[in-house]
Amino acid sequence: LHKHVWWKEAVFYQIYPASFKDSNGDGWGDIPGIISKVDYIISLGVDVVWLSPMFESPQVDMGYDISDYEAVYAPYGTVEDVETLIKACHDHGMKIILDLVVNHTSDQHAWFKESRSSKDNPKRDWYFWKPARYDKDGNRLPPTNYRSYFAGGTWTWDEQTEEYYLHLYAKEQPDLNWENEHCRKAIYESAMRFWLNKGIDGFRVDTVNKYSKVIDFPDAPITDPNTFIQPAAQFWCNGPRIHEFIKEMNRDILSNYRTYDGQPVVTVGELSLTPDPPGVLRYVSAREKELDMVFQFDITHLGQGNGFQDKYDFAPWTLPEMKRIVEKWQTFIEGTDGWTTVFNENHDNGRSVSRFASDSPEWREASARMLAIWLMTQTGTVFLYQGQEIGMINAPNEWGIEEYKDVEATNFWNEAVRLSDNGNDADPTRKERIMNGLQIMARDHSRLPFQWDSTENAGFTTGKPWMRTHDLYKEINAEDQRKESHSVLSFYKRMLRLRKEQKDVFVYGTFELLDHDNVNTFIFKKHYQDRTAVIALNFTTAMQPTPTEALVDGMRLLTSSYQKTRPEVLQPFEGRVYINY
Ligand code: TEU
Repeated sequence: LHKHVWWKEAVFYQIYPASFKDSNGDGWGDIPGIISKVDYIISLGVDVVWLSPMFESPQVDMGYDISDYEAVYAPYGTVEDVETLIKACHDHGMKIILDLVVNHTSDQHAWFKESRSSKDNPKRDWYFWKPARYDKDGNRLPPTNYRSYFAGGTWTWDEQTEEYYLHLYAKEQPDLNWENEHCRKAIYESAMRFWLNKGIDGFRVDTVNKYSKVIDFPDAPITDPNTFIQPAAQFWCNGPRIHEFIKEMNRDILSNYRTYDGQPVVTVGELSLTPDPPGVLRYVSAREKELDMVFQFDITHLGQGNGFQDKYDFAPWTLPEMKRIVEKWQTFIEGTDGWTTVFNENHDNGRSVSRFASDSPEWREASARMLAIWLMTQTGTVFLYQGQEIGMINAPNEWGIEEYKDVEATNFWNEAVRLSDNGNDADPTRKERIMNGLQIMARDHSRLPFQWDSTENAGFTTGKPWMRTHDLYKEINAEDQRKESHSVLSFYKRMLRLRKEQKDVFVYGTFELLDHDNVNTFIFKKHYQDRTAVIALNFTTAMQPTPTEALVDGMRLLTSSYQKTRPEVLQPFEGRVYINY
């Protein structure tokens, strides 16, 4: 049995500051806007706010490119505003964590400016600098052939000192060199201690498995002979010193801090390119003293194409595949001292209703309610993303590429345009395929302004929003749903309450998948001591059979996502929870 701890039972609510609530009409969300909505957040029944980066930043990657850890991006407010928000959360019995983005900084961070200023600058070694290579014709080549996340290679040439620097993401996001002890100490003081001293309750730790690289930087094997750059995650992810670094961070900094109510602070790491379960356990096993929990991304990878070079070349997936993923991460903690997380949205993904069910006018609300049951009955710590609780959906397909603002979407699109018209090697349908993939999976969909009400710009701003507001905000918004007892919003609140009332079985229970190969329904059992629950989810627009009598013998229907259930059938996208007496 798993030890009961506050952060295992807590429900986290992620806020993306640019898109939550604008208080001053400049079209960007801000901290005072969030403060004005603390009552709303409380009303959901969530326990912890995770605030995405609000730090000083040129916003090449929406704040994941930080130029000063100890300052706040001016359109978002000030450090004092964040202190007020921390206090407002605590006064309402809620905790708040910040994003810790320390695999890289912005190229506008003072550390990088110094590092790039000369080869003998004391901070030269705080980033990865390498000389060029030359091919047999004397053409300059980067030190390795690695492909970066946002299309293109991982090395950018610096004219001034005539060397390349490493960046796994945009070229404006140079990777910090964790091998350098002074660099690590500076990260701990500036990015961590500064904010922990202001009373935050923990961190969501960005790209946590990439701090340690294979530092002799071998070339990656050539898997795609048509291009120079190649997938190379084995050289920069889960590297040789990664566990040593995370242990140090925990021991030197995190373990010395408590939440506002005197408990250990919490960490949730972003573990993309997830290793196998034993590999994950090394990060989250309590006795390892590294991280409390991590995000695994298998669920949000459903639909993504092969490798990350083809991320947006949509690959169809099946319900049995999804069920196996859920089963894998639900059961991996059994018999261990590790923990898991439950989520299907964040700021890097399309909306769950659009991706995993149906966002058509007829089915989108039923879909959102069914997905709420799916999340709230799983073992682990639940993370919700702003707008999920009102069933926000992807941007309409009619929107052109110019409405997409994300550096990743833009770069993949430009690459597709190039590859569609590439002489003999042309891939003429690539443009269409990538656009289709972006319509389903682009990171932009989750970044649309929050739909507060049916007034202009969905009540998000009185000015011009930095990103276009969804066309359907009059149909999907928080204010209308607040007044309606069976709305998606009301249903989410209800499911959050039920999760807490039955926390043994839902938060801590063991998981058993019951219908592995069924392509229409997802039925599973949760179990904790004398408590048993059966969850049945219909992932189709057709009627499906309910669980058999034998399966729910001795149980009652705790809830359905439909107000009126029908005997013997699950209605389209219906979800049900049965529980024993
Ligand atoms: O994402 C890290 C990351 O590697 C992926 O999980 C993510 O899916 C990304 O979209 C790459 O395709 C984190 C942040 O969540 C993301 O917003 C940032 O762009 C990234 O780090 C760089 O800081």
